[in-house]
Amino acid sequence: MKAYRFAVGWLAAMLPTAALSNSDYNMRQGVTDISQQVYDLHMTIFLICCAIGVVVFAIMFWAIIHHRKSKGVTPAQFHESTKVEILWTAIPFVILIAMAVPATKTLIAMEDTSKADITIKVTGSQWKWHYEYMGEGVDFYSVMSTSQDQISDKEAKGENYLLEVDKPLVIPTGKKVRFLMTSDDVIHSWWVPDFAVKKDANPGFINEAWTRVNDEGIYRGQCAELCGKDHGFMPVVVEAKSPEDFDVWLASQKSAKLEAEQASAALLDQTLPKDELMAEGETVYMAYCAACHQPTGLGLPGVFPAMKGSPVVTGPINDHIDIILHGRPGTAMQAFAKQLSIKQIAGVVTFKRNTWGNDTGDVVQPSQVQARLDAKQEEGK
Ligand code: HEC
Ligand SMILES: [Cu+2]
Repeated sequence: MKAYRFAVGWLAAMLPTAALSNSDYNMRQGVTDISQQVYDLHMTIFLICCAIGVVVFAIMFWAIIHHRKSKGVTPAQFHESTKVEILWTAIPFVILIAMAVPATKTLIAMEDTSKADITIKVTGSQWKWHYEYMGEGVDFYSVMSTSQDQISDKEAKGENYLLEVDKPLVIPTGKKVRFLMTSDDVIHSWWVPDFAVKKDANPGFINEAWTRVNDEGIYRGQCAELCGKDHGFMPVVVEAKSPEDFDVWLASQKSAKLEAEQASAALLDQTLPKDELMAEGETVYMAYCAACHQPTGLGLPGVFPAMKGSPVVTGPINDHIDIILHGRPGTAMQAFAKQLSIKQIAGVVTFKRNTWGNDTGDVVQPSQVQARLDAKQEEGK
């Protein structure tokens, strides 16, 4: 009876999987009905596989032990048995159909983006996410906020190391949120495990996904498609708020945008002090430029040019402003005109012209940046 004991032991070893349902070893159940469905589907298929495993191995070991040569057993001869062949075709066929039915149901539910309450365009961009609330006039970039010091071990790593951003995506609970995914450069993938949403963001294409989050909270994910050097540094953070809080938040975003526009307009007649621009510029540089041009300003030879001693950085101011505003098409140097305010660009230009031994002494004002934007617009006319 050894074979039976072995089979029972094996089954017992498998049983704790039920207890593992909410552990680090299993898939997470998430916070949406779909993520729960995906989890249930995963457990169903897993248990079917286990049951098949138990049955097949039990028969196999029983046969090996009971029909072993030392017992003097003569092997059965049933070549080309139609009965057996029909059975071993029909049984797996039935099992596969039984698996395909719930899998297809879940997949169709995941793909159904119709009747959404709100639509958000998600754009991957080396190496940050851009969120646009369609029809609301609200959009912003979401950039990783983990400090360089934590990354290089000069500082203890925080609780949400590499999974924190300056501005999370905010969505309302209980509402169907549709996502339109695309990319500015290479293929990224927007992934929040708690929502069971993982969708490629492809340049030139729009993919769709959706979620309806039941509970308020902060949910974290990452880019899930190898997208270059800082692929591991473009986390996704989503904050689900009650619909009332969400409306308050959305209204505050709209008024903040208006204020920023007014503040930018007001800046045009002002002359900002150099130290204010330097401080602003350093913050901008570390958040938006250091990933490529490096905190040291030395770049990565052959890939990202150094800012220290660069002929552009120490050359004519207008050319320097232009490359930041409009990027250099066809290279990883992207256009920052839409991402950064004129004050931020004035700051980063001033900062780079007076750091790492660059000592041009130039102070660039927001009005100069605006003048370059206007010049570009004139050109386009
Ligand atoms: C994704 C990587 C990346 C980021 C982020 C980035 N750059 Fe660049 N940058 C490049 C590349 C690549 C080039 C070289 C382009 C070329 O081949 O002409 C470049 C070129 C430049 C140049 C011209 C330097 C020279 O000597 O030709 C300046 C100035 C510059 N970047 C400033 C910035 C500033 C300011 C920021 C942040 C606001 C920034 N870059 C962010 C990749 C990047
Ligand atoms: Cu990415």
